[in-house]
Amino acid sequence: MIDLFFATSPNVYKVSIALEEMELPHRLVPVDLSQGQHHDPAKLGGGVTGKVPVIVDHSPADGQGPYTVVESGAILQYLGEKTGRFLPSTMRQRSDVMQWLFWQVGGIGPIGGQTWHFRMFAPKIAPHFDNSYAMSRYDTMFAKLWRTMDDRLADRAYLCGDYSIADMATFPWVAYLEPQDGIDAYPNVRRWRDAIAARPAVRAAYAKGEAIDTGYERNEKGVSLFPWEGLMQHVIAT
Ligand SMILES: N[C@@H](CCC(=O)N[C@@H](CS)C(=O)NCC(=O)O)C(=O)O
Repeated sequence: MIDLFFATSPNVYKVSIALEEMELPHRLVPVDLSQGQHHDPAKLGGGVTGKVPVIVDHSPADGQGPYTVVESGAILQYLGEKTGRFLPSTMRQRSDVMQWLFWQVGGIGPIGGQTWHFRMFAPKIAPHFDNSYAMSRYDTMFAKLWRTMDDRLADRAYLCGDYSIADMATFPWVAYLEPQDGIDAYPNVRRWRDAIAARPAVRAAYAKGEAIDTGYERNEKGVSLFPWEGLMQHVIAT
């Protein structure tokens, strides 16, 4: 059994997708980020980075008792090695997957997060600041990452040929946020996104996640602050 310390966010959905795809028995343990629960390692399975996702594997391969893993990229690699699935064993193919996994965790994830922040939150949180430079910088960087991805997908179905943990890492970010010029400017990404959204394991991951209210995405009046659930549903429903 694996516990996934869970909030409805793109970084966490990467892992719930992997757990579903790899058919690993797991439980989602809600973490209410709005209450700061992620700052308490006791509420995070012993995770000390103050971030979700975190997993605790109660049956690790070494048989030496529960094992805690933090950082979404490291978790995906751990699960790929545990199961031998979605992470190739040959040198070049494996390195390809790791390159694109790192591209996600160091690129489209954090840049997507900042793009979202400056587009959606900064104007509300700090309306007295001129955020136009930051907004323009992150929009440009985000679109460049999408262009890289569209080029990469021009002659392959998935980022590294076969569907892999690199695709699982990238999908949640592409599903909830598009560049300013819209997804039609990136037809290969659209095809890739639609193919992944149709996978039963991906649908199961979102259905289970959205049945859990972690409080993260709602303000004190119960109003949704983070519309990624709705956007994901849109992607998955189409
Ligand atoms: N590099 C980390 C980033 C994880 C991350 O930023 N998680 C967010 C939710 S998507 C979080 O826990 N935010 C809470 C905070 O930073 O206070 C990973 O890939 O796992």
